[in-house]
Amino acid sequence: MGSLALYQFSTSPFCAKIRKILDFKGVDYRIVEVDYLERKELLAASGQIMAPALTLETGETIADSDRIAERLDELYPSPTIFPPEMRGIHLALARYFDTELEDALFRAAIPEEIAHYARQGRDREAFYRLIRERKYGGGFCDDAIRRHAELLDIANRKLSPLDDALRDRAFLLGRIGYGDFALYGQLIYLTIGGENKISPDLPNLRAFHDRMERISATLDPNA
Ligand SMILES: N[C@@H](CCC(=O)N[C@@H](CS)C(=O)NCC(=O)O)C(=O)O
Repeated sequence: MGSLALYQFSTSPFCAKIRKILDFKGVDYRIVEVDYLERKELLAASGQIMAPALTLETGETIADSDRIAERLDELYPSPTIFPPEMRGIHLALARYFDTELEDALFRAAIPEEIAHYARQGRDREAFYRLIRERKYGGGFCDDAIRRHAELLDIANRKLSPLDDALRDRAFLLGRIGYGDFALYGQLIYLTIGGENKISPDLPNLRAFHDRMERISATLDPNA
């Protein structure tokens, strides 16, 4: 028994989503920052190597952000992230954000991600590149750096309809829900390195991001 522990990579959108849900619900937790290039504590706690993983008060550790979010909503139902009648649409939104949108934003963020590891040392940058290229093929990182403007444009075109959707409302479906947390998580790709790079051409999305940033354990954004 004990307090909750979130195993995370600091630049992971899935981890940002779960951090914000925990804050929204006012649940106490500690963060275990996992070394992306090693993952020892994550493997020991969860038996697998993907983040996030969350150790619950019972000592059980669960992985996968959808599973974690659903379990958190059962254990800490108020405030809910699944407003009545909206569960399905929020899960569908989150699935889109965590797959298609994630792919576009991840590619657009490669230069920042590489710079993040380069700041930690040449060897760590090289290892990060190796992990990426084993998955996506040789030359993936340099190609993403070369095509950065084009990849950012692709990402922004995927974000543009969301900016429209947020023109007349604070959250995607009016009242805050799981889809908002998933979108917020993905926007972390545009803030790696500390600077907010959400395009000024997407002002409603920037305002949404600021609104989500203000959510803390003590603030209910629907209030
Ligand atoms: N479906 C999983 C995806 C989690 C995921 O892809 N996590 C990334 C961090 S952003 C990861 O652990 N990557 C490690 C790897 O690909 O080896 C979830 O929603 O939690």
